[in-house]
Amino acid sequence: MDRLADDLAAAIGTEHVLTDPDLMAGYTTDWTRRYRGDAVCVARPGTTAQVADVVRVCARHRAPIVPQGGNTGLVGGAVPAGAGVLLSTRRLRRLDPVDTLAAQVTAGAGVTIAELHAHVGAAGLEYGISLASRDSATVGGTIATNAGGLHTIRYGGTRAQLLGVEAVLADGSVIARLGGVPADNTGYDLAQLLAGSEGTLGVVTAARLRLRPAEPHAVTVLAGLDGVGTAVTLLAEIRARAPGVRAAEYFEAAGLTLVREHTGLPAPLPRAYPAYLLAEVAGPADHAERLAGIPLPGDAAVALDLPGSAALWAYRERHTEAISAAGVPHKLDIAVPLARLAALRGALGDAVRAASAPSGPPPLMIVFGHIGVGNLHVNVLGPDPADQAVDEAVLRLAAAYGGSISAEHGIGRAKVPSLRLNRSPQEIAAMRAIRTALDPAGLLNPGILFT
Ligand code: 2HG
Ligand code: ZN
Repeated sequence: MDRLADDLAAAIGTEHVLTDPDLMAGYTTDWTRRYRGDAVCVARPGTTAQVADVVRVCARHRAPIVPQGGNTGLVGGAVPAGAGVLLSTRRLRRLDPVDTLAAQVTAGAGVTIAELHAHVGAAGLEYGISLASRDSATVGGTIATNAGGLHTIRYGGTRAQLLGVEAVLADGSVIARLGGVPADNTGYDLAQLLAGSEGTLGVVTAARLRLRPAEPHAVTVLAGLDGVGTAVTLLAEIRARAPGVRAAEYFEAAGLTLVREHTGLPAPLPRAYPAYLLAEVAGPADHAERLAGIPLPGDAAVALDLPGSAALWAYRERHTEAISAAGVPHKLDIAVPLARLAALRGALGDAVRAASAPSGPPPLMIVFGHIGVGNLHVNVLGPDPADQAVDEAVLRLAAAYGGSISAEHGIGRAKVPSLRLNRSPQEIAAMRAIRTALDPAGLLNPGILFT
């Protein structure tokens, strides 16, 4: 194992190969603290050629490679399950000038989403992915997981932003398609294949990304409601009048309480409600008028400027950190057709209670998420982090309602046994065949997606 670290140090420099357990801890424990692993070392290559060197050295030593971006994943997909080399892409910091003619940019895997926003924003453009974790989440990690986020309702997930990638394959070869030709029908789209492959098919080192015109004129509405059903109905009314809905988020009283305890924020509305819809509509300067006639039930707060909007967004965006401050949560990330969302929400409580150990603390369930795309984040505090019963119950319920067991976070390590709930044996066999063809030794992120 020392020889492996030595060979890596010879390839990329001793200072970029970490073996000290204290220095490695920030990489080998995931953001939720639920998933940990051991690595022989953390390799931090600074160029695509160095990534290829790291992959070749690992292949020679038959050492598993776990690619990692900003380590903001929530399903244990970027922390090692066994000993191997953790390959951090954070030093891949290429950021080309914005191509304003084509509305595109090339960014290295290690650029954070916040840095990307600032860079393209200065050119009057916008990148379609926005996440609460944007200060740490990286271009590479969000491609590997096909991250969704707050603006999926308007711009789609990461796949929809992707024009091409540069990536290192398991044999150390580099594939690069960063030319940004949108009309290109020349065979397999390898960028789309790598997106959402969770590090099992290659290490993304850079990407050519599609940009949109910036929409600085946004109206943000926070409405107090009685549940998911009324939130879905109100959202439909808003969408009918204002086509530029950029975000439609949902949260409930339990989550709001944790957020307020954690942040000290005041109540958002004069009265308390069981549920809240946060909707953001963006468009031309006069688009706010279109919203004027929408009858908002209960109380609603409306923000027309950035500080006001940020104040409303804090109630939604600070959920994840507030939950984490209260314990190590079971995190489920499910989506069902909008027409079934209220029924699913109604069934969740019983399913979680039935799956929780009677001897343990009563489970606290916090439900929030991207309601516009039918995506609910179900966080459960209480059951032991190692106990999978609650996780399995929620995923089975999502599948029974015709939905997805992973709307945007991926399968990672957490949901491997449940993949069969959504994917047929034939589909899983096809995915395995692709994986084996590209990585016959199975060195890239073993234990992720499949056993
Ligand atoms: C979000 O929507 C993230 O804020 C995290 O996807 C969700 O903490 C979660 O469960
Ligand atoms: Zn989310």
